[in-house]
Amino acid sequence: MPEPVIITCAPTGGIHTPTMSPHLPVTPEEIAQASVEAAEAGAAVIHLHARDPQTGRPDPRPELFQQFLPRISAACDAVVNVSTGGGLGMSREERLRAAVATSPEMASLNVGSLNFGIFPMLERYESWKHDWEPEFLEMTRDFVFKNTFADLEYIVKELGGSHGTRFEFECYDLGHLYNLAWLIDQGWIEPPFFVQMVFGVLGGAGADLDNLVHMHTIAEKLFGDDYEWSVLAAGRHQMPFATQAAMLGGNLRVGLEDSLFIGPGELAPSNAAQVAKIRSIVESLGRTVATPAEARRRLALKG
Ligand code: KMH
Ligand code: ZN
Repeated sequence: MPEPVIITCAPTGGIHTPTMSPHLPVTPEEIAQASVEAAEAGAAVIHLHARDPQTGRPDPRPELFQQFLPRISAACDAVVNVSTGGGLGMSREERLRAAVATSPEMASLNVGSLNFGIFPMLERYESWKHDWEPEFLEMTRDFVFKNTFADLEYIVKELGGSHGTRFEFECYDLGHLYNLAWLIDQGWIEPPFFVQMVFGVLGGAGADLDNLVHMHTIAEKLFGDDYEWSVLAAGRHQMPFATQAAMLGGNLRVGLEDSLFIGPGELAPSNAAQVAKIRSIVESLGRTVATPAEARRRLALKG
């Protein structure tokens, strides 16, 4: 019998822009409220980015994170996961600022570089033009999401060391699993490893069930009993892939960072609505949902 499903919710991210959905949380108040509601709906982990409250653009300032992290922790016991992915064009130091300043239980770590193709999504929406300058589209075509071996070493040593932060290892393709195995071989990280497999980002593995099955097969070979696996898929693939993960015994992530929708053509009214939807699917499959305490135990978080 598989263990309870650890649901992660990523309420805002750094990719979707405010005019794409009125439900995207942007201000610290909105991000805190969305996170607490998602936790109440069943999310054990909340994956967080901050945004400039005026423009809605991704913003690395720790003082913004410090406006919502304490509110979330005061209102619920969900695991707080601070992104080190940040937003387009941020330097490695900017991407790490918030996690270094707040020493979270968990931080994301993107386990390899890739062309991160945001532009097809921008071309579909048009409304991004209200949120960014026209040059933004061209910038996204030329964007490499840089996560070199030097970056990986720096992040695991910086955050995993004295901060005691553990990681959501985001793997967008097969090679990223081998990058994670390399990190393990260096002796820089300890199990259990929380592997977040990402599908449907242009530049990474496509949202094809064969890719999920193969990545899972290889992850089993590389990490055996030393890991927990989770799945997220971008856009319309979000719910189907989260469902597949639950069917195959894995964990899953939802949230407006990964998709603004809750069904075909239907904007999600909130992050909590997405969590509630996947929770009901999970339970209808005969699985249960992990509490934050269970997630902390299974992922060996500092609590
Ligand atoms: N938006 C996800 C596909 C991060 O924050 O570290 C990637 C992500 C990166 O979650
Ligand atoms: Zn993120």
